[in-house]
Amino acid sequence: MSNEMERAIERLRTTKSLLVITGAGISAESGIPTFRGDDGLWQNYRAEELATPWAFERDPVTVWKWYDWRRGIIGKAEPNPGHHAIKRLEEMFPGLFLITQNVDGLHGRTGIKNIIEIHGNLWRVRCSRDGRTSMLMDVPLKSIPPRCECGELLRPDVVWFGESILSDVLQMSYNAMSLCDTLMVVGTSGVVYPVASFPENVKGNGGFVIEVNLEPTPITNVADVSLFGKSGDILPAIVEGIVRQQAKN
Ligand code: BJW
Repeated sequence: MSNEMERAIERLRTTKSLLVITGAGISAESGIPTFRGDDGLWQNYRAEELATPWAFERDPVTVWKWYDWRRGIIGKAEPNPGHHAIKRLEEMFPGLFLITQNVDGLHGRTGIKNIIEIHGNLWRVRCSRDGRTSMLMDVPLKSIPPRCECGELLRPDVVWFGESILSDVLQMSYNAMSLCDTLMVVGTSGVVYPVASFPENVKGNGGFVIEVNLEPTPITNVADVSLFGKSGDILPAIVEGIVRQQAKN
């Protein structure tokens, strides 16, 4: 076991309140393209060009088709060992909170309870006019994009660049952040706000930050421990490390 891994497990041994934040990297091993990786390209568009309200206004059909493409991949995907390890951590740390930036719904399929999908969920749709949400599967797909009963376009119920996160979702996230003594940040490039500011805030409150990523990110400068590798390998190893330590005591 590496020194960094030992330090992470030692910290978790005394952690009272654990917050986990995840990004696209945790779902990469389920076969879901990340945003800023080369596999995020779709028909020569970068994901960041499509995940905006302006793109939807200009060309709703293309944006909808991109989400259909992603739903096609996600619909066949399964939670991977990284997702399942976080569910096991929830059993070990009963107050655990998970904030995911992912809209794929894979964490929910592990049965995790305390989860905030801060950027929404692509299996839900929302009326562009009145904001009412429903499950995509309950909507008649007569056109692309489908329309609400009121006649307005339906859009994915996700948060695009330049849009505000719902205030109650943001409030819950800030509460979880201010209560935690350890933050584990997994598989995010750490460039999209507000989540990008969480590691620094936790450090400012005297907390400890553990990062899990394939490579260094802006969070690495703030993190107390950085574990480089696949989250599907590292997170189960953390769980096993905690179990071994508990068996010793
Ligand atoms: C692995 C791995 C493996 C791979 N194991 N690791 C303050 C300062 C500056 C700017 C702003 C600011 N506040 C707000 C902004 C504007 C903007 C923003 O942050 N811009 C930045 C780009 C600078 N933020 C917003 O607009 C947010 N709204 C907001 O704050 O409202 C108030 C406000 C508005 C405007 C101005 C000021 C205030 C909303 C952000 C919404 C982001 N939406 C998206 C799309 C969601 C819907 C969808 O999925 O279609 O969310 S964009 C996209 O980025 C998506 C992701 O959730 C998000 C983060 O990406 P993530 O998860 O980090 O993915 P990647 O691909 O970037 O990284 C993957 C990582 O995994 C990499 O590091 C790999 O190495 C790693 N990895 N395989 C471990 N196996």
